[in-house]
Amino acid sequence: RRFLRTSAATLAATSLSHPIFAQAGEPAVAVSIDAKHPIHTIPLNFIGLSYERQQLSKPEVFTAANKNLIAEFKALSPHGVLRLGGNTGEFSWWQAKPGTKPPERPHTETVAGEPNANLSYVISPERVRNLAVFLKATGWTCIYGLNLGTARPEDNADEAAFVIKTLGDRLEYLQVGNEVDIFGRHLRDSKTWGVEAYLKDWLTHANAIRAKAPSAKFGIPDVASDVTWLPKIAALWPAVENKPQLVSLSHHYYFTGPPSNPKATIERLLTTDPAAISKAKLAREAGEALKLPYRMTEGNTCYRGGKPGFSDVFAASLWAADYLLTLASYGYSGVNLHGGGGKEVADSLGGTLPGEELMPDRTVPHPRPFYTPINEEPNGRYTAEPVNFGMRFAGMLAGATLLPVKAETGNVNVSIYAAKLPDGKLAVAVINKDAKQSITVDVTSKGITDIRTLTAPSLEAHEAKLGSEMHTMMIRETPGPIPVSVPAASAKLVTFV
Ligand code: BDP
Repeated sequence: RRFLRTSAATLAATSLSHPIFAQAGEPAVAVSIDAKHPIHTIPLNFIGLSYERQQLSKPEVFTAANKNLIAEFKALSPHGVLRLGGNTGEFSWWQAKPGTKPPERPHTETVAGEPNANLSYVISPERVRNLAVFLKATGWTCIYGLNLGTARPEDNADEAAFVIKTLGDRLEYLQVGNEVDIFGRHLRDSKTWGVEAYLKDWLTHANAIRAKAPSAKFGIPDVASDVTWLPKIAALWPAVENKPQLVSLSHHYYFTGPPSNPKATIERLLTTDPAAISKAKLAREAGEALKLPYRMTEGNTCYRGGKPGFSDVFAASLWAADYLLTLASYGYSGVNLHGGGGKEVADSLGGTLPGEELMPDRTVPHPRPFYTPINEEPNGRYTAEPVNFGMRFAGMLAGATLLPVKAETGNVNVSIYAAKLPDGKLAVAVINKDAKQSITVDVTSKGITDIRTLTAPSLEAHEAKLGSEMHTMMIRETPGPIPVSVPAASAKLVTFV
């Protein structure tokens, strides 16, 4: 190969010490990229986290003083979106003034995976003020979730008005209700609950909020798993009179759960989940029908707190990179992976189901939910978990425009994405989820300007590293196939001239 290069010495050193180029005997695939038919520009605020309202109720989490958490948010994304909600949201209440008593709450049963019905989390104006300062310090915005399950419309209206005033342009929009498709399990009468009953309920709250805060914007329905609710809502929405301002659709997604589910294996996690794709198609259909963005606002590898050795290892990193870019290629406006720290979050998951006995006992102090992208250690420090590095990998394409890719990858378990970067360069992300086989991808170009790598010692490793393989510009006179080797269980983001 003949390259013109900016620095001969660096290039020689780089190509000798790193397997950038094809390795003997490795399957090679030609990647063809259709630059004429752009799919979708990934918004700059594509990357997001989802935290419980329980975390908002804690005085020490979202504050200006929590420098380590602020640093972790910024390291994950310069313009991320923090979504607040989760099942603890339905067990929280707005304390407008110190000393105000909680409103009487309708009786609910404690069911597995949901907070103990006796728990109650207090959200006060001070928490919201601190949240505003925290968001400003991170450069992030917020999707603010309110309680539909057990709150009174007038209290939501009070809280929403205060949130809108206090967060200002740091507020993306409000959500009212978390995982409303499963309200029939414990929060509503399962015999009468469904999309229409939900819409009626939601409108009561949204209209009470608008009456106090006319500028209120909303995202709905934030379903747990039944994404058919989105097209159903799209069909019902035109007939809604005097509509609240709807700015986004949303749903959740957990690859599997609970942790005892036999599907919770690394091997399964790294194969494409047909349910993720069919949900993405439904969300896109509804988004297109209503001409609204759609976002995956809460999800992760395994609900009910995640599974050790599955949710907190490098496999989850490759999963996150691939899942996020899959959703980007279906036109999603963003993805919020769920997490947060501390024993309380783990406790808020409630009782275990029969068959879950094998899982760690949640009555003993737990450092965290196992899937969290940012871990809160018992000593109060925050650290980035493997899943976080997969998010960062996908986040490198925020602002880029995805392009259709064709590649015959045979029996190698690999995902390939291509995108035009804002500076006009072409980037190709290769996520090699194969535990054993490395692969060479051939991209026709004049040269490479940058290679980022996502690696770890193994799929089971409790670590992940986002590195850089080469900084040297290599340019050839005419475009030709440039082979790039991507080892088993690793990912590369290659930028071409
Ligand atoms: C989701 C809930 C979230 C939980 C999570 C889990 O919205 O609050 O923490 O499940 O079970 O359904 O891990």
